[in-house]
Amino acid sequence: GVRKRPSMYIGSTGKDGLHHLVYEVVDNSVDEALAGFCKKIKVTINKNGSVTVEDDGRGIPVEPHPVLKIPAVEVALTKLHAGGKFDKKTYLISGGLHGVGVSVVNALSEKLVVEVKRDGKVYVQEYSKGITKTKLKEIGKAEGTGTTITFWPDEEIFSTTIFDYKVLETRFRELVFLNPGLKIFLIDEEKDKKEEFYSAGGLIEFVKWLNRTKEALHKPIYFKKEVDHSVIEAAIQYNTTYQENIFGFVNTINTVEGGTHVSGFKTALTRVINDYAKNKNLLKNESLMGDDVREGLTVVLSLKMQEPQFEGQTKTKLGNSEMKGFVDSAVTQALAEFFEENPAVAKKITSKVAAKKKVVKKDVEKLEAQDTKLKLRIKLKAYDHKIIDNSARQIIDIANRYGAEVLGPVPLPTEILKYTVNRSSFVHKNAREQFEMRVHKRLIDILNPNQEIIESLRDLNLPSGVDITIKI
Ligand code: 0RA
Repeated sequence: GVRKRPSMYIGSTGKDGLHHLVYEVVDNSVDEALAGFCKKIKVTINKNGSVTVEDDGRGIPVEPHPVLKIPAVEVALTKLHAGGKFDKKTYLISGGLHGVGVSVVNALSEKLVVEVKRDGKVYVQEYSKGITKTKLKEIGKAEGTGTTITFWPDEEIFSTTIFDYKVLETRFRELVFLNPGLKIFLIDEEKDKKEEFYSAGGLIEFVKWLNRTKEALHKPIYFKKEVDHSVIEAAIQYNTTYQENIFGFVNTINTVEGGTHVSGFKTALTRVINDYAKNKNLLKNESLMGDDVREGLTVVLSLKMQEPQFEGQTKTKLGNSEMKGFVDSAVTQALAEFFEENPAVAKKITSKVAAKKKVVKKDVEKLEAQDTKLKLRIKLKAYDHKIIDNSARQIIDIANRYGAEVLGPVPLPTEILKYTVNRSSFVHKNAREQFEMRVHKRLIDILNPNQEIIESLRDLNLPSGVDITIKI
């Protein structure tokens, strides 16, 4: 089944799907770590094209399965949705995008070798395309316990079988921030590179890391709330730019497309800031819109919940409707409390987001005075490779919708995207203005949540055009 429709299990058979194999194996070790039995995970990109994931957990059980009469480890590797720990309902925290387990990785690998250290012994077993090739063999004495899985992705299935250090690096950095205390080593034997990923501070360090090239307005605001069987955790830190950066995670999966948890967060933020500003007479009769209060905002929002429903094109949008209200009330409560207790920070944030309105107006006036070609040089730097393509296309879509001619060249997929919009190609002056405003203001929404526009709106003052750098 898995080999017939691989995309159903791992999303795609391209680069993303290939890397998904690694995440799937690593997730099992992360679960073992979260259960408190595993201290470190080592991932190696080997010279022979395989990847090895090694952990020092309890080791996958080897005793015969009561019904199937084959070793439990063999069941785990050859049966889809094998029970126990691999059953999503009884065990979930880290969970891959599709949460399908190692049997899928096995099925999509030309070769897979598992080594288990348990009860003082070392066991190995080999498979090919998900089929058992050798019996589980005891090959020696072991010190300690653990599981090591080495797999060679099947070239018949994947359009590329070359692992990208950067892609794995991004995911592992994210994983250690989301699971403080977890240690992941990444080694690339081919490129002779290695790195250790570890965070003691979790989300607070994550948000600081995201703001590392910016000037922060305050120390990160952090809170964690538990309701029913869900846990919501957030770290918030404004910087002096006008960019919005909301990273949502559900059971450690990056919800690139957002969803109910992110909506709930936004609603709460808008409400709390407006209420605070009005109470303290920082605002007269106007209110701040959602877009206003998110300028310069960096957030990591992590939700741990049972049975998440993922929707959207890349299945990275949370659909569970109850989460909107849940996150909204948790954030409203936590943030309102924080503002009351930290008036200096609250005032800094409120003043910053309220001041922004005037700046935008001035920039529009300056734009109107210009009458040359508006050159947009947009540099997309990958935080997450898979959304670059999509983002580039959406930017061009907007240009087209406003009647702007995109003069290109627009090489896709790319990290750098350059295009020129011919001002005279706009039918109405109004349309041109709207377009210019939108490209700058609404890029934020389009690329949300994984964007970081480095240059601010003030760059519109450049007489020859605009230069925007976006980091995704
Ligand atoms: C099922 C039960 C136990 C451990 C594991 C699975 C396990 C699976 C993986 C996959 C990668 N690393 C892993 N480490 C452990 C617990 C068995 C016991 O009670 O000792």
